[in-house]
Amino acid sequence: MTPDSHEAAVLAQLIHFTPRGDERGSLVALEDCEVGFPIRRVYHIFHTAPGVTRGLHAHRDLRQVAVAVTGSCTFLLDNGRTRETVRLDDPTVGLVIQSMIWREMSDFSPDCVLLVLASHNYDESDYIRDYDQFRREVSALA
Ligand code: T46
Repeated sequence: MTPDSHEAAVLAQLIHFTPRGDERGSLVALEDCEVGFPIRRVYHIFHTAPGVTRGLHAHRDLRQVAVAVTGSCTFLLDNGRTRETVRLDDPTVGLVIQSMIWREMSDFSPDCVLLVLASHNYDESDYIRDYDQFRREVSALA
């Protein structure tokens, strides 16, 4: 989960979860607002076909935390000025994705299960799926 950017990571905020380990193995539990917001929705992405890039959008309000609970994948994050990539490969690490961040996910390992914790219910109107539109909306916020 190392940011690949040569600059200091400003977009790739990572949360390190505490594993409750014993001789049987490990467990991570998240309660209430431990990820920075009340969790309203959980989904997971799996069986991603080789070579596929997912995401390719931003969210106007949604905040999320993504965890590669198995396997690995790469996130590209873009706030309209800076881009960073981060490889997720550790089930005890969550990537915080704030609102108004363009994201692209790629290089999924065949066994990757990407768990996503979301601050809101699914709402297609919250998606910005056109990059130029994303840039316009980011500029308008500045
Ligand atoms: C994100 C990245 C990390 C639902 O019906 N409910 C849901 O909660 C979600 C997330 C998706 N869907 C439907 C909408 C599409 O028909 O599932 C299908 C695949 O969704 P999408 O193409 O948006 O998947 P990704 O992998 O491109 O993006 C997803 C999330 O949508 C997005 O919020 O940040 O994962």
